[in-house]
Amino acid sequence: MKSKIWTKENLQTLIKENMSDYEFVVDSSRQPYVHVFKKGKIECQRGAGGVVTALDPILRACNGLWVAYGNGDADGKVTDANGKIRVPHDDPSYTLKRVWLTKEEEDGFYYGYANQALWPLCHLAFQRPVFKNSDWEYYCEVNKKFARMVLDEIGDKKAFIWIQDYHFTLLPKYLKEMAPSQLIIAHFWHIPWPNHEVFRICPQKHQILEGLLASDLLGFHIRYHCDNFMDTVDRELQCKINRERFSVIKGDHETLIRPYPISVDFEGLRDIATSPEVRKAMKALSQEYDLSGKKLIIGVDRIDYTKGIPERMLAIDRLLEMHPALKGEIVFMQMGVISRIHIPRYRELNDQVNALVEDINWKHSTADWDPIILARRHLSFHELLALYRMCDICVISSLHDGMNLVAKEFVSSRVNEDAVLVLSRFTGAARELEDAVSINPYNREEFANSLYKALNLSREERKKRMKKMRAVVLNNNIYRWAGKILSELLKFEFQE
Ligand code: ADQ
Repeated sequence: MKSKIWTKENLQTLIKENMSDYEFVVDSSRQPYVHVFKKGKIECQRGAGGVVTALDPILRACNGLWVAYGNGDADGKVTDANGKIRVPHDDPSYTLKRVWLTKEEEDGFYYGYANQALWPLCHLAFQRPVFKNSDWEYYCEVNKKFARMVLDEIGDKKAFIWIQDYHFTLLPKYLKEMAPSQLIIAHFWHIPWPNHEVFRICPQKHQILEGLLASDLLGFHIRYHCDNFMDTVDRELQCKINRERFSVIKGDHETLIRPYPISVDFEGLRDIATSPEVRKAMKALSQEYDLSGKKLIIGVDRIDYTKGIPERMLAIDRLLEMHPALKGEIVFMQMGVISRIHIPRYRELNDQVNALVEDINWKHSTADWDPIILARRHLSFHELLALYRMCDICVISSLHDGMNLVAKEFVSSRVNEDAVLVLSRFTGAARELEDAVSINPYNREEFANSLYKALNLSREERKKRMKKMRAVVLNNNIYRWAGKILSELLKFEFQE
């Protein structure tokens, strides 16, 4: 039987019918909207990154409260005395509460423990994690601070709390300790969960597992990550694993562990992709970067070592070595938002990417053509969809990725179905998008051959593959992801 397609309206109904007597709170490190000074004026930007892309439509649907840390230089200028503001500014639909962190807290919590210990620990990208005691202390402090902020906001009301990601492994535990009977907590882990062999090196492993297990529901993108988590808990903690219910029982508390593959607003993206604004952006980008008449291959990522950006460039280099006739015929455009630049490894990566572009362009360029265009730009939403619509191939070559939303955004935007997705096997998205051209980014020859194959697929084959992938994303859309999590959450009862 075909399952029903979840829509924003279904989700709104679910929330209105079942949650209106309760508070609904989302916690994440990143904010959905950031206020920054630009040429002396305050500008509001939509935050980049997968978590924001996924959750903004949900919060809009349910008029909830989003608690995140205020990192924009103008954030404090637009909020009230409690750090709150209604967002988005053109259609205020929910409240954003900004938590202020000191520089030391930001360094230790965000750049330190979250992004130099947990991020590399959970991604198998051969980057050694750095565990510093001082970072861990700030990480604990900031998790506590968020717990206090959430409880200040909800007062003595009962609330559903939905925590996002690896920045807040301890938040479920602190919240439950401070308000044991008032809260039902879901935690969604957006990145991979590694196997026990990898996770066991973490000096704070027990605190992290115990923190997460204070949640009532713990979600991962794919079943494999759930299995890794259950296995890790089984080997590290005294607790009962219930394989039938797929849960962990520690003391008298049970945590359900479930896979929920995150997605995008397929219909929303599809509709905006055909808007006059996107058509205008297509024209402007084509002129700005001189793209007409060439086969366009794109990459769209935060500049992060897990995304396999150097590997992608080296595959383009190899492709041109093997097929010099492609010179002048193709162009690879990498759109990269600068990310976590205060971390030395990210600065190194930026230098490495710059050097590769220099070298590869020098090696293959002709009088009027360079193979690679690197644009370190944050694209507007319309520009992003314009690029997805203009390209012939979108390449995702992550060394490891929880899901990868670029893959699903691209597929949703390709209304004419005539384009190819080249996708790393090591993304969560590869489990669903089986009609992509699959690659192992570590295998340069295979990667280059796959690009060649993608460039030469027949129109019929391209359309057949894209059609199938579009059907998958239409069905497994963002509202389904949220609807499934919230439906499970609603089965829990508040303690009396
Ligand atoms: P991320 O690692 O941030 O997310 P991803 O899922 O690819 O990765 O999302 C990136 C988002 O940022 C996309 O929505 C994309 O459009 C946007 N973006 C990237 N580059 C951009 C640019 N130059 N300009 C504008 N926008 C840009 C984490 C996990 C992923 C998981 C998500 C959601 O690492 O595996 O898919 O969370 O769970």
